[in-house]
Amino acid sequence: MPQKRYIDLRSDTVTRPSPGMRKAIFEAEVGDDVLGDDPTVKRLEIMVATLLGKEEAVYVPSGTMGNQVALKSLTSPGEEVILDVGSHIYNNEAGAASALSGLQLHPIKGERGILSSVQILQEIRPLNIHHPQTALVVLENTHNSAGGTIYPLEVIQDVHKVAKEHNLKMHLDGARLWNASVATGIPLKEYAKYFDSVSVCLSKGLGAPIGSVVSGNPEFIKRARRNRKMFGGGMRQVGIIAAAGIYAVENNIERLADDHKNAKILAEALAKLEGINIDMETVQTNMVIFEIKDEKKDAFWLVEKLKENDILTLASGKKKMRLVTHLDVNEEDIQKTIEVFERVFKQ
Ligand code: TLP
Repeated sequence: MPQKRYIDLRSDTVTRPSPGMRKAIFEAEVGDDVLGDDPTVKRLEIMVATLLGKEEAVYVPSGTMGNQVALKSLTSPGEEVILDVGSHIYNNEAGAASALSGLQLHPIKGERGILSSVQILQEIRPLNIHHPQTALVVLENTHNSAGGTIYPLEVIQDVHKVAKEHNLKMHLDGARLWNASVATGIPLKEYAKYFDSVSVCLSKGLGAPIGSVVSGNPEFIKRARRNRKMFGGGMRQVGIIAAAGIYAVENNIERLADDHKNAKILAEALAKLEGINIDMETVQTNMVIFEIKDEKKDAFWLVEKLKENDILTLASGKKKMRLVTHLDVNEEDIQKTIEVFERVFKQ
């Protein structure tokens, strides 16, 4: 039986492999990647490392593992990591940084998710035996919980300057770095060059079913491979899914511009509704975050109403929602979503 079709705006992680991607999966050459002889994985790693301007890369099952492998490979237990209070690593990785790497996270509130060098400078611990040692700065680009906001390159450059002056490493959670690059026209490697490690996801807007890639220099990647194994992420004939990643990189980067356009259309229409409050400044890529102003309505009510109309969404708080556009949502779906919102908010 064919699956029922919903307009699924819960996340860009919901994308399903296209026929072309499935063909690539079917035809993939494979080997044992833990033994280092899966040719498709190697191709994907080289491809992503090259795009990011890094020497090497390692394929991991998820964005969470990508971040956690990077954190462990760049730090020692007891050290401190500066990051935004709304970051994925701080809120959505099940406490892994402290559980798996013995790290203390030091969150700071950025402006729409963006941390400035001045803020970071203020939070770097002075050398003193009482303090945990600040070791790493993590940035997230685009910033998920802020609504897909983009780090201005000048801010990254300033943060990098401060980090290097204080001997700190830099990691980029670039789950959606592709979106930032397509939206600004700034090449991926221009963003990546300020970081010791960069993690990018293939399974979000690029539409692969699984997989992320962590990149950096050879010494970092050697540690990352060992830590990936320790975290249980060493995979065998994984060329079968790496092929989907290659297909995603070759075919689905440029088209992210369509998702950005759809998010803008949706946001502009929702902003006109009485009961909704949107900070349009946050609508920079493929997300629309908004609050429900209407006292009698809340996000859980809205999720149900939308579902009755075959639109899937998630509440990110009692009054807060995030809608995400992606390759399985077209402009017609966006128009239908707008109509449903208009109807539901008139009730
Ligand atoms: N984000 C998911 C949820 O976990 C919230 C989503 O639906 O957006 N970094 C960033 C910035 C992310 O947004 C995510 C996933 C990850 C890392 C983790 O990726 P996975 O889910 O592959 O572990």
